[in-house]
Amino acid sequence: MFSEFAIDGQLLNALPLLSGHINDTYLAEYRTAGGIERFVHQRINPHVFHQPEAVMDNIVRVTEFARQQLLASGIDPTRRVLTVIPTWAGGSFNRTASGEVWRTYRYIEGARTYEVSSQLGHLYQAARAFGNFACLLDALPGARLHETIPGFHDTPRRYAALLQAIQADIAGRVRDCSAEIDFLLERQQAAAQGVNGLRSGDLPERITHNDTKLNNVLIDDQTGEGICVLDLDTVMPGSILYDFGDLIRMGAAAAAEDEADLTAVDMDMSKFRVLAQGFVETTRSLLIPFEVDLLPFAPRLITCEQAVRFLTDHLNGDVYYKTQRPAHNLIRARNQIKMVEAMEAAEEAMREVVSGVSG
Ligand code: GN1
Ligand code: MG
Repeated sequence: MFSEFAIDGQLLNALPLLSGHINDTYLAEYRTAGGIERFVHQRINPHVFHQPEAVMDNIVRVTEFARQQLLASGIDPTRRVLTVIPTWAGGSFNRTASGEVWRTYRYIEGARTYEVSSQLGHLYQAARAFGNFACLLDALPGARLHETIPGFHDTPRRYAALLQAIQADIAGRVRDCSAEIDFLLERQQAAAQGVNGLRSGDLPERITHNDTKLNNVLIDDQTGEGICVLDLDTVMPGSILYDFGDLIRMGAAAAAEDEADLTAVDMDMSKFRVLAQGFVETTRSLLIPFEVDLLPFAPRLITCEQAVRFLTDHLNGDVYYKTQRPAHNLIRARNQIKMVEAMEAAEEAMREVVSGVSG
């Protein structure tokens, strides 16, 4: 299968990389004329991405554009943007006889991602990388990007899916989740504000990354700089609030997304400060006042939506997210609910920070 990709070398080994809830990823070593080279082979999850060609079409456009922009500014793009390795036939992905869809990227050496980091410098760098990415894509020419997952941040639709899961109760889990369900339903109206803003035109539609987690930015081992934004599967039209909200959801959390000890789950305002600073500094010329106004609200919007998604998957019997332990999705949902509470309590403090850095 891997031999379909245009790599002039001999495959030595391929090890699974375990991060990510959706795709299957392998880091492969090849012996080439130039020495040992590494590549990332990834199987795109067909249950999540129904149109892999649309995903790859977006990714090729975005990475090619980024590469040109970097070159035009005299910057070497090799380690700053993902390189899609084509198939020998010239395609951006390979569909196997059994219908699996694989793609390949060049592995970027000398940099790594962090799942959770207490180093404020990493967070600041990640925020800048996502902010710069949004600015870069603001100039992307051509047709609107594909919606790789239709309604991805359509929060009312996420709520509708939750209500459907409650109704069906296919795994018999609803009776143990009434507190979580009540909590989320109370916030149904507030959480519709992003979609409503886009529909009314009050919020501009932009190209957004839609998975702005710390672990989707490569941090250079030597310089500590956030050099490359990863995981471009959900790059598509959306609101910048989604990207800022998701950045804070995990980046400003005191604990991991699936920490079961809820006493450890909280907002860390020192993390929030550097994230807001990095993001606002890099997007200042892009954002309109209404977007800046909603930045302190965005984290709870997106975290509430994430809780809805985890709880829905728990009620549906764990069919979407990969799980590693029993009730993993419920643990994640509870964790996110605790984060929503923390964000509600911290909203004024967040507003002060945002007005400080955007002033
Ligand atoms: C999924 O696979 P990963 O970890 O990059 C999900 C995101 C969620 C995230 C929660 C396509 O991303 O939307 O926010 O899990 N991606 C998709 O950690 O659903
Ligand atoms: Mg992702």
